[in-house]
Amino acid sequence: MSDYRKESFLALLEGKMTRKRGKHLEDASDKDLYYVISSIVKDEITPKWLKTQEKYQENKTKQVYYISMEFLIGRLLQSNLLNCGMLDICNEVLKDIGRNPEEIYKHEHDAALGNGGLGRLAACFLDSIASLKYAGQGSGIRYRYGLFEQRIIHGNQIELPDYWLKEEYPWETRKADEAIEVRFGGKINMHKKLNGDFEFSYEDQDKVMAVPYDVPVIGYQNEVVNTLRLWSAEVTEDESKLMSDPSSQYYHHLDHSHSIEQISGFLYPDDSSFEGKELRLKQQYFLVSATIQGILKNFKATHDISLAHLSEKVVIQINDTHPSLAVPELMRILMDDENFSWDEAWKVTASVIAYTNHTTLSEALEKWPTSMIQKLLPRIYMIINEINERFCKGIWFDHPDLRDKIPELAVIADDQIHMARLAIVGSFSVNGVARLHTEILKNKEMKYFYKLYPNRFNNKTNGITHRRWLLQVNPCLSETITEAIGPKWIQEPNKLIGLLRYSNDAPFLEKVGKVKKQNKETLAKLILNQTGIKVDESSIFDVQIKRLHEYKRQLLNIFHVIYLYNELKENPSLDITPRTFIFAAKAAPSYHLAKEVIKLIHHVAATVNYDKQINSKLKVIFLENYNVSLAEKIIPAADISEQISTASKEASGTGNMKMMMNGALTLGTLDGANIEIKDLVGDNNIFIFGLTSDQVHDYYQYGGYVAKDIYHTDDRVKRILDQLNSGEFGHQEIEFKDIFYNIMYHNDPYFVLKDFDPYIESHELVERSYRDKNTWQRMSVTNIAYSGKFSSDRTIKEYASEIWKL
Ligand code: F58
Repeated sequence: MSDYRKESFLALLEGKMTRKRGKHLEDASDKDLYYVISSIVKDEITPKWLKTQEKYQENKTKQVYYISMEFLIGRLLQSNLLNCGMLDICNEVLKDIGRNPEEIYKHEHDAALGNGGLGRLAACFLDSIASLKYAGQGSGIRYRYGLFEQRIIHGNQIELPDYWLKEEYPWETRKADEAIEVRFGGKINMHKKLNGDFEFSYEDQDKVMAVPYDVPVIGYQNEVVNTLRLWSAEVTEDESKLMSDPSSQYYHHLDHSHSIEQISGFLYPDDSSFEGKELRLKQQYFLVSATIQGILKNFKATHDISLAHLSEKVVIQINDTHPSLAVPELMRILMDDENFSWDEAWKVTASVIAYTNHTTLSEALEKWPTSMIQKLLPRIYMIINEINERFCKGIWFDHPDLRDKIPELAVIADDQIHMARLAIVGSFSVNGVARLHTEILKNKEMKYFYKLYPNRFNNKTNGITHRRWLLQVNPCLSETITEAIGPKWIQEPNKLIGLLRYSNDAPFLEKVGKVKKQNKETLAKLILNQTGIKVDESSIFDVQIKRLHEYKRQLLNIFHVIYLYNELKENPSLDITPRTFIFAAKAAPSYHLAKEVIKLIHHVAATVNYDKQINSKLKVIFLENYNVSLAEKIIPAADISEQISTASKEASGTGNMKMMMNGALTLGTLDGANIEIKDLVGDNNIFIFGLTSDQVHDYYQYGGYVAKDIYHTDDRVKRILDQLNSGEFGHQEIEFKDIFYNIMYHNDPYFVLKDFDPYIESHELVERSYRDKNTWQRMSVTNIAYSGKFSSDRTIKEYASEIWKL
């Protein structure tokens, strides 16, 4: 923790401003202040960073490496100040000199090196690992372009490139001397050694330099600074020499260097479907090879024991299957460079790697064509082949009951490499991210693997860092909580449970209600600024913010809005509690139906928001360019948290946890972590509706659901679906035929119509409950009280003790 006082912080600010930016404080722009404050933080933490790393070396501490293609870290200045213990001083000093801290923090580009839940989870985990003083590193890619920026024009999503490195990124340090060579392609030579074993050598490979950029990960006021290492792809020195040699083929090398740099060029923007592009495969191998080589180098430099003992000092958690080439890559290095036999190498590999699954959606499962891997990574292909052969033989001989399941289990089948199967076979732990999700893995999606390896499967319900998602984003609520139960909850979020004692305490409930009101006012201002629409601050803020996907069912939400609109048109004096429906969502650029839903939301908004007849009662807001920073503004102001995925489809969800922690009530299906929220808060403090996961599963398996029947029997539904094509929303020429067809002729694959009626009923209950302010606030406080379980500190402690053995 830093021991700055206001005077010394101000002096530092003044000194640095003149030295770094050549300005007096009075003349400094917000951006100058952003850079100078970042540099103060960096100075503050650099000695601690070095010390933390030295200590890990000296004490030969076991390290966890969290490899992920995505780290959705968002802005760092405010959370770094918070974790350093400097946030309050900094805010006070800025206010003293007449500056608005928010305006300054805004100058940091929101680092969007991730798509959604999976990437944000990785960022929350790093915060918890450091805050709990575990020795851990994140390893990812320094994409030059992050997730696209979203603009909406006439309801259509337009994607703009996110060149986030345009200006200096103050948190990163380039470590050119720790660059690592990664090789692709080439020819493999096999030689038989005297003892009969084979030896492999490589020829004509394409070489790429992986240059690390380190970003500090600051523990919460505990002196620990861990590292997020982001790899950037660059040409090797040889290549750049050739480029400056006038006799060489300049354009050939230029072209080649461009294709190398493309490896860390951009983040793939798909959040739930697999795109089998060669460049993506290159990215995955690039990340994995650089990371594993780095790990082994560090191990050798730190320990004087053989690599056979790797698992005593290293554990590698792979975030979904994207880094699952870690399995053959570790095998390759151990065998080809370190002379391990297959069995020795396998023993090490399968005791070091642990795999987290984040989805059961079949379209998201990674399957690479064998030909692609064979061409790009010939040696890796040979190893995967051998893993597969040995694995299938093992089943044949040791598990005759599963012989007929070999086609469903084999790592290579139908000329494809099944990455989830590779990850399961090559790891010692496979975990799902919420209880239901893990049960689905064990009993359905991966049931034969579960039969083979019952002890390998385990559940680790997701979590979120309460430091960012409560302490930082909702300072007034945090203060109110601390006034009631003291500050211990900050270190031990489970202590939030102490709030239960206040769930009937009128003055406390009133305070919490007041904070929510303020947060809603702040959000209302942002909405007015961004959209020009004035919303009623006393209306129910009903929030659905997440990537746009059919299974997340933003469509069901907007159907409910249309239903309410229709009711009000019919009876304008209908006594309903005013509602503000808030959406924010990016659709994958090639996901047509998702983009149609965005368009529908916009056109419904355009109709509803300007209809004088019902105007005061309904508002529909779509905030563009959803990202971490926008989430930070919306979440503290939410009354209702919409978590309405088709049961079984949302592995966990983490937005549900963030909103619960900020006092919103969940309106949701029995899916993902909603179930665990419900189990904690009880049926009276949550609004649950809709099909269960088993029912959904049974419909898929045995049929029995006919969407058209609902269309023909439920007038409300018929009216809405017909309105999609009547030009009522949007101009005459705008129709939503594809949405209509998908429901009517593809039989509503996500059960929107089936869950419509119970969803409406649930909303009616929400409305009745909201009318009783006291009850609502009690429910809200009960949710906050139980939310401690969803701190990622709890999740990380479970990973650390049950998987990582740190
Ligand atoms: C999400 N997955 C799950 N994938 O959908 C969500 O339920 C869960 O809470 C979260 O992981 C954390 O466990 C997810 O975000 C991706 O974005 C992938 C990116 C790369 C391509 C495939 C999807």
